[in-house]
Amino acid sequence: MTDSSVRHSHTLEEIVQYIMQEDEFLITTHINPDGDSLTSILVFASILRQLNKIYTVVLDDPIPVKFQFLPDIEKVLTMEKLGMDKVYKNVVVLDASNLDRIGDTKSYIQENTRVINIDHHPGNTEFGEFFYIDPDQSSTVELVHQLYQIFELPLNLQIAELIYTGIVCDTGCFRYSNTNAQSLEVSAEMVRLGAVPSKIIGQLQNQHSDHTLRALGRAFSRIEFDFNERVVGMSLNQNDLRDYPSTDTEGFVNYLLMIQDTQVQYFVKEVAPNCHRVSFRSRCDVDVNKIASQFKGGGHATAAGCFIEGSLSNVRRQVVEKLTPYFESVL
Ligand SMILES: [Mn+2]
Repeated sequence: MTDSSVRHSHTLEEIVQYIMQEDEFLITTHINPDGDSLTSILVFASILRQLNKIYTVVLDDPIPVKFQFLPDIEKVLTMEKLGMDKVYKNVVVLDASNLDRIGDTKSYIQENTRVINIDHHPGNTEFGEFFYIDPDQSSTVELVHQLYQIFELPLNLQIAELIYTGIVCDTGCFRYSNTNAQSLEVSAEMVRLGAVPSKIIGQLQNQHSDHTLRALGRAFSRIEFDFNERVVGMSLNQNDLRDYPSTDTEGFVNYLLMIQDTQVQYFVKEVAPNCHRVSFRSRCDVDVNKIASQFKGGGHATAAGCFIEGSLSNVRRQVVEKLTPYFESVL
């Protein structure tokens, strides 16, 4: 693995040195948390626990039900529980490409706070006194695993399960293009330590409510193509979500990848009246991170997301317009 795309203010060894000499830390990650972000903060917390440091883990969003099986997840505090008036000298931000992504937990960062930003998003804005960004890592939890190695701390079964879970989530069970030899090697090491793939993947994938499947069916019934079927999208509106309130739409966009010959896939969810969350996937040279960035969102070249205001048809029009330069030749 080359490290040519790594951008950093300090090496991981230097960040480890700094952590060693400090006493107290706040750990957080991005809003709308996913498996990688949650396992990253939990594994990082376990490092600080082994070092006998004082630490707090806080999130500006509830933990999705599907991740409530993660060990120690109950120790992640809401901002309400932590209180708003706290100021921290050290804030560790994991798996977030910019400070807006951590929501209101940003308020714990004050003038004298040192931010440690560890991430794998290529669009990371290099915020913080300490930043280490490696887009070649499949997941941020792989970077936290590297910290474990530098600290020379022992891994136990619980940590192995967390690391395996994080990698599985960000690689889509080793299906996405970010799956590489290193992510498989680290996963194999976690399995050797006792993580059971069928158990973990079963917990992640086979625990959906019937509402989720019914809503997925409705979204499927609205599949729409553009650009000679190179681009495919589907959507759910507020009515659908009222009909099926316990729907978890995470990963819905990935089903569109099953359609042959499509190059860009997107899923639109009306999260509030006239406010839509759009998730993109790409398996061609369209960098969907760049598309999402035009709407102040972000992510990776092959997977990104953003919010777009307007009616559903208007949102679709805006998406198609941004994609037009890439697909003009097939019109
Ligand atoms: Mn990630």
